[in-house]
Amino acid sequence: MLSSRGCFAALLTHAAWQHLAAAATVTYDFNITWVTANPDGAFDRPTIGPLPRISADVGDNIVVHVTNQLGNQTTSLHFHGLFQNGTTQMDGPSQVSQCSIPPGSSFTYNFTINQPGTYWYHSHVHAQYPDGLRGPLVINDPDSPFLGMYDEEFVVTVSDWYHDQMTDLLPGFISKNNPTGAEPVPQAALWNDTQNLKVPVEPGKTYLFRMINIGAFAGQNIWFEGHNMTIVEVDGVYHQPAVAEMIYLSAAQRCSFLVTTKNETTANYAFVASMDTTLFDTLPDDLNYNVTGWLVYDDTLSLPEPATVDELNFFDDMTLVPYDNQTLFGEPDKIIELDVIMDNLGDGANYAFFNNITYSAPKVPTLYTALTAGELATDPTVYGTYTHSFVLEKGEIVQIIVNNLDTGRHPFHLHGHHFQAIYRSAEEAGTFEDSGITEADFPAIPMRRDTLVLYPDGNIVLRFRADNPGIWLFHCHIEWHVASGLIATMVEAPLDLQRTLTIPQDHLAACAAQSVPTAGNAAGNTADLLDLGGENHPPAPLPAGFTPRGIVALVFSCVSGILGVAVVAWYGLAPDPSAAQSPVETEATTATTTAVGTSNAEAEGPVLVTGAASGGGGASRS
Ligand SMILES: *[C@@H]1O[C@H](CO)[C@@H](O)[C@H](O)[C@H]1NC(C)=O
Ligand SMILES: *[C@@H]1O[C@H](CO)[C@@H](O)[C@H](O)[C@H]1NC(C)=O
Ligand SMILES: *[C@@H]1O[C@H](CO)[C@@H](O)[C@H](O)[C@H]1NC(C)=O
Ligand SMILES: *[C@@H]1O[C@H](CO)[C@@H](O)[C@H](O)[C@H]1NC(C)=O
Ligand SMILES: *[C@@H]1O[C@H](CO)[C@@H](O)[C@H](O)[C@H]1NC(C)=O
Ligand SMILES: *[C@@H]1O[C@H](CO)[C@@H](O)[C@H](O)[C@H]1NC(C)=O
Ligand SMILES: *[C@@H]1O[C@H](CO)[C@@H](O)[C@H](O)[C@H]1NC(C)=O
Ligand SMILES: *[C@@H]1O[C@H](CO)[C@@H](O)[C@H](O)[C@H]1NC(C)=O
Ligand SMILES: *[C@@H]1O[C@H](CO)[C@@H](O)[C@H](O)[C@H]1NC(C)=O
Ligand SMILES: *[C@@H]1O[C@H](CO)[C@@H](O)[C@H](O)[C@H]1NC(C)=O
Ligand SMILES: [Cu+2]
Repeated sequence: MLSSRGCFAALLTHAAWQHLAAAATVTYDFNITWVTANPDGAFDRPTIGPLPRISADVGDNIVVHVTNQLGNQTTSLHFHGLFQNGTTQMDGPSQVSQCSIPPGSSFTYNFTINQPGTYWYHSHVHAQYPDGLRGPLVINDPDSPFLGMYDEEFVVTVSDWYHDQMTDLLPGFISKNNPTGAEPVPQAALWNDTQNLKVPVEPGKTYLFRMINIGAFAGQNIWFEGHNMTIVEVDGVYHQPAVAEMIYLSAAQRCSFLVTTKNETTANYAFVASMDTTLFDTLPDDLNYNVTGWLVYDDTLSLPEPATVDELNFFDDMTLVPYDNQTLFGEPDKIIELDVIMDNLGDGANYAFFNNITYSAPKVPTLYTALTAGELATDPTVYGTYTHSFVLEKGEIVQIIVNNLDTGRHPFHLHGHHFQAIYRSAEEAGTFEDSGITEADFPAIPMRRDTLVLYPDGNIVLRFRADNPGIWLFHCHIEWHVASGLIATMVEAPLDLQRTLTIPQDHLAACAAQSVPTAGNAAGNTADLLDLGGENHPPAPLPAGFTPRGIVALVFSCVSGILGVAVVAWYGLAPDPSAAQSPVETEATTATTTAVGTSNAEAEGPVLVTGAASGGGGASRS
C-alpha cells in the first residue's frame, strides 16, 4: 500500500516544504500487547504488535508513550540509527540507558530528530524484537537531494520469521545441549510482515523503495526481475547514486533505492528476498528461504514465479560514496581492537566474545553509573568487567578494528553514530594487523552507515568522531549473538553527561518497580566505586582441558546414553533449568518477570495510535 505521506513528500516542491517545515511534535501511543499473527500463512502464534510505522519530518520532536500491556515480559524501545544527540537516556537498551519497562507501567520516549532517512525501532531487551516488537521509522527530508528524482515512495520491510517465541528458543540456544552455538533457523522469510506482497506500480515512473531488514538473524539477498536498483541512501546516509542488480541487506541494515518502471504494462515482475543460508548451521528440507513479492503493473495479469538465480552476486556497499563527500577522518586518537570469538564457558553453553569478554548486563544501567560516579566516571573500571566499556573523550577520533575469528558473517552496529567504513577485508583474510593495509590504502571519501557486515575470518575498520556524549553499544545485530554476549559499550564524554542530563521520573520509576539500583558502579556499590565485588558475571570458564569438541562428544554420549536416542541439535529438548539465563537479562529483571507470571496474558486487540490516522501510521501532530 502506498504511504500517502511519502507520496505527499514526493509531490511537494522544495519551496512548499520550506514553508511547512516548522518543527512539530509527533506523538505516538504504543500500547504494547500480544496479538495473534500468521504472517507466513503457515502458523498462528502469539506475536507482539503489530505496531505502526513512525513517520516524522527532519527537525520534529517525537514522543512515544509506551504502555507495557504484555503482562508477562518487561520491554523497551530502541530507535535504530538515531543519534539521540543530547538524549542518550532515550536510546532504549535495557540496563544500558534505562531500566526495562515493567508490565503494567508506562514510559515516555521524547527526542528530536535531525537526521533524514530510513530507520526502524525495536525492543532492546530479552532478545524480544523477533517476536514482533519492531517497525519502520522514516524521517522525511524536505531538502533531500533526490526528491526530484522519483514520483512516489514505498516503505518495505524484509525479515526472517520464527514459529516459536524467543523465550522458548533462547534456553535451548544458550545451553550445554547446543555446545556449538548453532542458531535456531527461521521458518520463513517475509516481505513487509507477509508473503506474496503486491506493490502496485504505474508505467514510466520512478519509485523510491525504503527497504529495512527488521529480521533477527538472516541477511537477505534482494533483487527485482527486469529492473535495476539505484541506491541513494544506506542507513540514513545519502550516497551518490549507484546501480545494483542485487543487494545484500543484513539484519538491521536499510537501503533506499530508485526503481524505474517499464513503459508498458504487459507483465508483472517478481522481486525476491533470499535468506543468506550460509548463516544457517542446518538447512531444513522443508524451509523455503525465499520470499516473493511483485511489482504489479496490471492486476489482471498473472504473477510469475521468479526464475532461479544461479549466483548471488550482490553489490559491494564499500564502493558507495557519500553524497556529502565527507573525507576520511584523520588518524585515530584511540584505537579499539576487538576479536570475535565463539567459545564455551563452564556451563557447557556457547557464548560470543569480544577478545576474552562476553557481555553481562550490569546491576546498575551504565548511564546511571556514568551520572553518579563523579570524577571516576572516566575510569572504565566502574562500569564493570563484563559491560566491556571503553571511555571516549569528547571530540576524539575513534577507530574500531574488528577481527572475525569466527566462520560466520556478523553485521556490526554502533549506536549513536554513523561510522566511516574505511576497510573491509575479503573472507579468510585474517586479522587487520596481518593485512599490511596502511593509512594510504583507505578511501579518501569512505562510505558511512550504522551497520556493516564483517565477513568470515576477515576484518573491518571503522572510524567515527566522538561528538555525541552518551552511552552507546557496539554489537552484532544478530539477535542470537546479542543474547550470547557479542556487545561492547562506548562511554562517550561521561562528565558532559553529568553536566547536562536529567533522568525523567518515569525512567526512575521503572527501576524502582524492579528494585534496580540507579546509582553506583556496575555492582551497585556507591561507597567504593572501584570495588566490583558482586557484579553480574557470565558463567565461569571451562575447566582446563575441555574443548568445544570435547563437549560435543560429552553431550552426545550423555544424551544418547540417557535417552537412548540420537538427538540432532537441541530442537526437541526441553529447556534445561540449569542453563544460564541470557546474559543480557539482569537478575532483578528476571525476578520481576517471574513474579508477574502469566497473569493478564490474554491477547488483546491490535495496537492503535492516537489522532486521526494518516497514511503514515496515524500520529498526532501538533
Ligand atoms: C509496508 O508496511 C508498512 C507498515 O509497516 C506500510 O506503511 C507500507 O505502506 C507497506 N508497504 C507496502 C509496499 O505495502
Ligand atoms: C519532551 O521534551 C521536551 C524538551 O525537554 C519538553 O519540553 C516536553 O515537555 C517533553 N514532552 C513530553 C511529552 O514529555
Ligand atoms: C541493469 O544494470 C546492468 C549493469 O549496469 C545492465 O547491464 C542492465 O542492462 C541493467 N538492466 C536494466 C533492466 O536496466
Ligand atoms: C520510457 O519512455 C521514455 C519517454 O519516451 C524514455 O525516455 C525511457 O527511456 C523509456 N524507458 C524505458 C525503460 O524504456
Ligand atoms: C531460492 O532462490 C534461489 C535463487 O534463485 C534458488 O537457487 C533456490 O533454489 C530457491 N530456494 C527455494 C527453496 O526455492
Ligand atoms: C561530491 O563530489 C562530486 C564529484 O566527485 C561532485 O559531483 C558533487 O557535487 C559533490 N557533492 C557535494 C555535496 O559537494
Ligand atoms: C582478559 O585478558 C586481559 C589481558 O590478558 C586480562 O587483564 C583480563 O583480566 C581478562 N579479562 C577476563 C574477563 O578474563
Ligand atoms: C551532536 O550535536 C553537537 C552540537 O550540539 C554536534 O557538534 C555533534 O556533531 C552532534 N553529533 C552527532 C553524532 O550528530
Ligand atoms: C507470555 O504471554 C504470551 C501471550 O499469552 C504467551 O504466549 C507466552 O507464552 C507467555 N510467555 C511466557 C514466558 O510465559
Ligand atoms: C493506550 O494507553 C494510554 C495510556 O494508558 C491510554 O491513554 C490510551 O487510551 C491507550 N490507547 C489504546 C488504544 O488502548
Ligand atoms: Cu540496534
